[in-house]
Amino acid sequence: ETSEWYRPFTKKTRAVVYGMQPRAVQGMLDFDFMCKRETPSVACMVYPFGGSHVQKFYWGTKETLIPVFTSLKEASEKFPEADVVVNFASCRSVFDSTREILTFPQFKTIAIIAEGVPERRARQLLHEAERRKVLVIGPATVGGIKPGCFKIGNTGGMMDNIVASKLYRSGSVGYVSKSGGMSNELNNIISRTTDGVYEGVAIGGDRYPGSTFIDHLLRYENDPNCKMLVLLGEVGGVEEYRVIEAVKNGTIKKPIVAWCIGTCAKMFTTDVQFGHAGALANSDLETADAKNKAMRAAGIIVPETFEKMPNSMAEAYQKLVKEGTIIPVAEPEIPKIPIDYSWAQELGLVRKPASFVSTIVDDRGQELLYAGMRITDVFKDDIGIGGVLSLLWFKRRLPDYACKFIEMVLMLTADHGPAVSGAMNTIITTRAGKDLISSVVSGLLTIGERFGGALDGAATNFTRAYDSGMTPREFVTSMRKANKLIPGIGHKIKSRTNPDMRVELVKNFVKKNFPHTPILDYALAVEEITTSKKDNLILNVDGCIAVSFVDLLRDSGAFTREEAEEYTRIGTLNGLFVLGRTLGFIGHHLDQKRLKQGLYRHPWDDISYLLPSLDPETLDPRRVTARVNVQA
Ligand code: Q5B
Repeated sequence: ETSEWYRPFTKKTRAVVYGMQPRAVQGMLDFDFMCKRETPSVACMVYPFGGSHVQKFYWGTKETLIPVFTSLKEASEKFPEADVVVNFASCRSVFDSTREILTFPQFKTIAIIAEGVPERRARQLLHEAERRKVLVIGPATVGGIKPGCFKIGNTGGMMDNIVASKLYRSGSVGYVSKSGGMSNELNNIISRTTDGVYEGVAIGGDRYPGSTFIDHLLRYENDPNCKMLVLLGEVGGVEEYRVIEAVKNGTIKKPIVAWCIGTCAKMFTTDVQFGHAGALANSDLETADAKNKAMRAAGIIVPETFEKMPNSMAEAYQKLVKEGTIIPVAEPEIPKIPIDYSWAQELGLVRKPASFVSTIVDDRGQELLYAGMRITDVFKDDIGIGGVLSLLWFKRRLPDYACKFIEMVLMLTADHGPAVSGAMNTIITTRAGKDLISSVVSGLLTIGERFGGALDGAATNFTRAYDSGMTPREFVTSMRKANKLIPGIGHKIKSRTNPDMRVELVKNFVKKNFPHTPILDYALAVEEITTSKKDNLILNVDGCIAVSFVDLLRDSGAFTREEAEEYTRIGTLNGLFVLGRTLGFIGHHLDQKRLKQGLYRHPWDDISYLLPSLDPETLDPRRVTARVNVQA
């Protein structure tokens, strides 16, 4: 098919899409692919904001790139073959953009999608387009469709709709209607009663459309590939009379099946404005009944009711087949339409194993859920940070005393001064000019089995010793024999004579609130032995929290024994220190920033420099090797 004045769309038509409309563009490309077009119908997009770039789209199951330019000039220079513009500009900017499009002689057809274009503006555009011999479809339209060739924007709806109406291959019927909804109805009826749509245009529901019924019907009349015409008009306006005139004076000779919607208007006692801006009869001549009558009188095939329109179409089509004007062709294979994964998933058509599983938080619904508890309930029940931690770490609510204990642990591990390993690292990192996260992470990285990270080890060792029936003394001896320090025992500055009040607080709380404390009791018995050897070998803050937590896991009734063991095994208890001490590290970082402390450099006199001697004999490995060889 060649491009002629009456045939603006062919299999080779290329369009510029004005506006950022990725869904519409994808719809056009999906249609192209279904129609087995060789090149995508969208040459490029024009979007004045954000700079020129490319956007990725699907071409069938593969992907392709469509350029986005910031100006029409660039688009026209890069794609001189593009002669259609689908203008998605809003009603505010559509006038200026369409006027600009009209200044480029290469663009022969413009579809204007925007609704609400002021009538005065629409008429100005119309006048300008006529002067320049440019076909304008719209405003206030979805556009049009040429099966097998080209689809304007969102015309035709979803792909399954397009397949159901066989719009992937050409038929013999050219139609013109007002809106997208009416067009969809026609696509459906025509596909069921004839060999299908040749081309369909929705001129838009405004009072002053850029092109009218007669413009398109005359195109179809002149196009030898279009054999039958369909017109679906509506109440309001007099455009149908121009068609009647063309039929009467023989300009249109091909059979037309037509109907004017809005015959029910007579049932109302007052004037009725239907959905479209132009759908209001301003005189008797503009009523649907009057127009249907006049069309019928002119020899146009007008059914008695809209419901009978399919019959009229089928009859007209069959007549054309019988007289040999239409020779039905074999149906091509129904094209497969690749659908987006997300859509297929929504329809329940596909499944795939998820790469990730999460069982603690769900943010997909209307409300954020912490282990199934709505965030509003978290606050309504005032569950506190202990309650939130129990939901996120253990997926359950814990008794109040347990939540209080968790909060106590976080509060008393929050900081222990600037001198400890982690705070020191944070401070030095901050003073090296680093940001909060780097500084805090540098502090956190010091937490381990010597500093702050002895909880898991303490829990495991004390519990195992207790469960195996060892006496505290046997446990201490066994650890010494194995040359191992007991995690949770010992402190750099705290001792029996300088007790750690944090440990006292924990002990008192646990003794008062926990149902049973066998592991804490066992650890205290071990402390008796270790402190008798050395004053600072106390049950330290890590150790005391750890053994108390084991008692909580085992005896609160909230966990099975297996769960209790698993939580100790997977590092939960060190998490308590990490979480608590993060409060302090952030504090140290902010403190140093506030104080504007400069880069720290450690003084030489605080470092013992013990380097190897300067003897070249011992420094150069080649000399050592040579000597060995000589000896050999
Ligand atoms: N000895 C904590 O050591 C420290 C022994 C032991 C048996 C032990 C040490 C240790 C285990 C790890 C642990 C958490 C390094 C501590 C914390 C948070 C903090 C920190 C803060 C905060 C202290 C002297 C003699 C030697 C050793 C023996 C030592 N520990 N025997 N079991 N556990 N503990 N870490 O004082 O015969 O002379 O050779 O590693 O629980 O990190 O505030 O600073 O909130 O920030 O340097 O509280 O105990 O003692 O290593 O010189 O040893 O005692 O075998 O015996 P020290 P060392 P010997 S809480």
